Amino acid sequence: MLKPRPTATRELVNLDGLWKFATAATVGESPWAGPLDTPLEAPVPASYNDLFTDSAIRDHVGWVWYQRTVRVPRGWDGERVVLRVDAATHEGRVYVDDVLVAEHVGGYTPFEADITEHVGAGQEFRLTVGVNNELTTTTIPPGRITVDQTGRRKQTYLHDFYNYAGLARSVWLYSVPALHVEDITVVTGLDSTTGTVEYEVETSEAATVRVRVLDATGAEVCAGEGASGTLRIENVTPWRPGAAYLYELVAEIVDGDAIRDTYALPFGVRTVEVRGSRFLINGEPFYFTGFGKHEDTAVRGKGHDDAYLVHDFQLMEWTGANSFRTAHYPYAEEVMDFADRHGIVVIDETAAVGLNLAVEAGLLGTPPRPTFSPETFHDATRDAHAQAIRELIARDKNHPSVVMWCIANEPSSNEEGAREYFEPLVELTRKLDPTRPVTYTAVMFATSDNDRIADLFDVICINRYYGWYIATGDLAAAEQYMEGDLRGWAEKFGRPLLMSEYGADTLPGLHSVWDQPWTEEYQAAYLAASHRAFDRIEAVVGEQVWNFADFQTSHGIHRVDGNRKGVFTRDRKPKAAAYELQRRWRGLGGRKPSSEK
Ligand code: GCB
Repeated sequence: MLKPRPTATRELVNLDGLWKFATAATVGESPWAGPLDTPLEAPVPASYNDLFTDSAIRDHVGWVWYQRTVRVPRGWDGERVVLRVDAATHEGRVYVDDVLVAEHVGGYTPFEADITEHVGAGQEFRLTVGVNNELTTTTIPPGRITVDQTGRRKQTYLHDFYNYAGLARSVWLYSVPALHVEDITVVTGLDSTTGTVEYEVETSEAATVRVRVLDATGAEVCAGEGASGTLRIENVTPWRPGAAYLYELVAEIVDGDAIRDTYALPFGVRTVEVRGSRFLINGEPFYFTGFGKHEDTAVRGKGHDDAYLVHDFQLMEWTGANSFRTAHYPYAEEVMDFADRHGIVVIDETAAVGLNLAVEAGLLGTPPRPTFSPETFHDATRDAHAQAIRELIARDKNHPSVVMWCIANEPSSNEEGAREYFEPLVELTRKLDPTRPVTYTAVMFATSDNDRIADLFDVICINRYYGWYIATGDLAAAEQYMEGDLRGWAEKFGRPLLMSEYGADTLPGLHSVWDQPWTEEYQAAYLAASHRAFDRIEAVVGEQVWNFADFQTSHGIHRVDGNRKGVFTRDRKPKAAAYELQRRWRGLGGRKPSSEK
């Protein structure tokens, strides 16, 4: 799925700004059928939850409505007019005046509607977008809705971040010619100093296609004819972690001398491969340093913000991070583009977080229910999960920064039914993209002995909290447990292990000379102990600390104003651990640290 970009044949109008806003509780049955009767306005992009002082809005379960008027540029006569919503969390419905033009389920991937038949160039229309935040056993991520004694509907969920909702990313109107480029797929290879570019251009109907590759200065380096083929770039500059280089593939539909449509896709030439227990980028072993992140800031919730984007990348670079995981959902496309341009490596994750009823039972002290069963997560859950994988890959397949797909976070991979659930999903992922390794993250309860799915994957990502949830305050024991645990996986599976989560909640300003959980010194010492264990295991190919910054979670006695495992505070101030990471990571250049024993 192509990101809308302005070209010689396409125009793009951004619809961000203040929209009218109301929850379903305060408006009539068909709020799209006329002007939305509300005193409230909400910014797009932003989650709506933290904007208003009224807790009924923050805790609302169900539909909310956004509305604005839009004028179609008068020069768009004869063009197709497309409306694109970058994300409606978790379900969206789009109305142009009285007409429903699009419906979409899945809160972190874009959807579009061709609205040409409903609008006219130069004319104004009423655009209403409904957004539903409900999570059920057939949504990704899953959740449950209950009704309490007072008759109020309540949303519960199995993931450790706040269920922010709304239009957290941009909304666009764009024009394309009737005959246009629908999609492009680029797969690159490296053959000594030559780059190979396999491309495939999909068009709206049969057409003559021409492609050109431009380097970063705009000079043409190779060209081809036809909707698919392989191009060669001599003396190629590869895309490298920390040294990004982007080319542009310009795809044109030609008709005699006329160019009917043109689209320019940025791409990088790089390879990714798992060999034995190594992870190779461009044929060289790569060691991941970085974080599991979240899209989370005060007031905006999950609203995309370019200032935080730039600042977060600055802070990652400052600590020596070369990578991050899009925990626990696909991030805004602006983030992926930025990672491409700045050479940061990304593990790209679906929103399949919380497929694990053992964790819930552990937290609530209730008897465990089976995770995979007709009453809990089943075929319909997996269908939604498959769709989430399809949409992630369709959106992100051309990003050089994306080196691996992570199809689930901490599923109950040690339970009966896990293999039957995951095998077809791994197969689907490989079919959609045979070029990138596939992974999942293994929860604490899944050990190298009882995990039922690890062998299906190329890389095993491991989430562990020794020294926090287990061996709390005892870092000597934590280090030993960590080492033993990792050794078990390394010996049994012989493939790369990536530490995708390890971390300790920390209150900035709390200090101690002893190993005292919650202090800044403890977080730093916890990381150092974990690192000593990683360095003793050859198969560990990287470490991503949980989390980059403190973030908001649902209410609960396990969290104090959210999850405080950030190496930075929610407003991005460094805790002492940031300096510990800097000391270790800076200057590594993607190589495994030598053992500190
Ligand atoms: C995990 C989850 C993550 C949580 C984290 C924690 O294992 O993957 O979403 O936030 O632990 O801090 O407990």
